[in-house]
Amino acid sequence: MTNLVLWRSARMATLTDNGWGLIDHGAMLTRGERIEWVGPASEMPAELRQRVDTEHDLGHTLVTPGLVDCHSHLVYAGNRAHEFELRLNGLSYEAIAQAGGGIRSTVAATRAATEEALFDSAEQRARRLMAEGVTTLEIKSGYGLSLEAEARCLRVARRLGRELPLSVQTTFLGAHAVPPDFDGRADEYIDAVCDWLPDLHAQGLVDAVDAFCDNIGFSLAHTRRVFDAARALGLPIKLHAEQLSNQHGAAMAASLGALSCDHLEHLSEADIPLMRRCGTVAVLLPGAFYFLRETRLPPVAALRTAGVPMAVSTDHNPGSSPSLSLLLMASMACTLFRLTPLEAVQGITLNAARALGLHDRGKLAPGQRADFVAWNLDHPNELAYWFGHHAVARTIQEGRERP
Ligand code: DI6
Ligand code: FE
Repeated sequence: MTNLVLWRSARMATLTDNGWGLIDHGAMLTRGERIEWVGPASEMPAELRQRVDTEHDLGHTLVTPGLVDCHSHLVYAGNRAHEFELRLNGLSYEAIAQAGGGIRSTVAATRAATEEALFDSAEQRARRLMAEGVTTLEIKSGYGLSLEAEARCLRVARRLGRELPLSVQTTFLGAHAVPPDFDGRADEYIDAVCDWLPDLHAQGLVDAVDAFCDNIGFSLAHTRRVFDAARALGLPIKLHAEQLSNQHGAAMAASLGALSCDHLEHLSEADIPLMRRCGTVAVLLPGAFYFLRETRLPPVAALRTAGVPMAVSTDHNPGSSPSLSLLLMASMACTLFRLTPLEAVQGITLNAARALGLHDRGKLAPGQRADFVAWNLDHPNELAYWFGHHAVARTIQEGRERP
């Protein structure tokens, strides 16, 4: 039988009770990659205590679930610092995109890069996220925009999950932008995206399907076709919805059972009850809001009142959110979007896992994956309080301490 491992001397924030779920003088037992027991050390069942094979002293740290970054575009080549300069000289993000820059400039760089180079740069970025306690990471394609280049990017994401102590979920975002080779033929491009999907899925490269539904992205009708293709294969869907304009993409995605709708600055309150009924998670991305200097806030108070679960993510990408700090996003979710620290922390753990359709992580409870972080902090509200630095002491991934 697999070894029983004891992790003792920590304050636990289990996030199991709709609150922090704090346990002072807590202890946890793990067996293999799962949590077997968690609670106050004084209440550990004697028969389990006797069977412990290995013990780790957590040194009075604070333990939380491993962090989950549920929305990233990690695999790409080059950067867009030049466009940042153009924006500061007066051009808008939309104008740059319409002039062939924006996503298309990253597509050109990504198509020209080798798989090895894409892996190397994505690995460095993944390690930055991991250093802050991220144990699960979603990675989208969307900078290849041809069957071959999308497959290459998704293979890179899969390889990151195999070679790093990190759980990776892949998302096919072929409907991110119309590539230059389909200029003015968005409809035909969507046909192509729908054709590629079964092939990519057969290669085991796709865990979910996403689209960018917006005035500079794809229409509601285009998005619907992509979703129908995904659903025909039994793949979960999610959507970049209502980021720069209101297309009512969130309502359409929710009605089809989407896992999440992401961005949502222009979400209309009338569409919120449907998200709640369909169990769709609202993924808030304060990095893109900040970096694009948006002024319209997502309807956080209405989402909260309706009981829509809210997640928070980096949206790491070279155009609108070149950040590699999920904790900074938690801080910004509080300062910019007015989430409470508890909501922000639930947003990078529990609700982020839910946004990925994963119910085996995001909280500390028996049967959950043994993914957790020990922090040099006293209280979990500090995760959203400090910004620009972090206090990770140790990260345990599937029961094993990361080197
Ligand atoms: N919304 C975003 O913020 C990113 N993609 C999307 O659909 C931006 C992607 C980029 O500018 O490269
Ligand atoms: Fe995004």
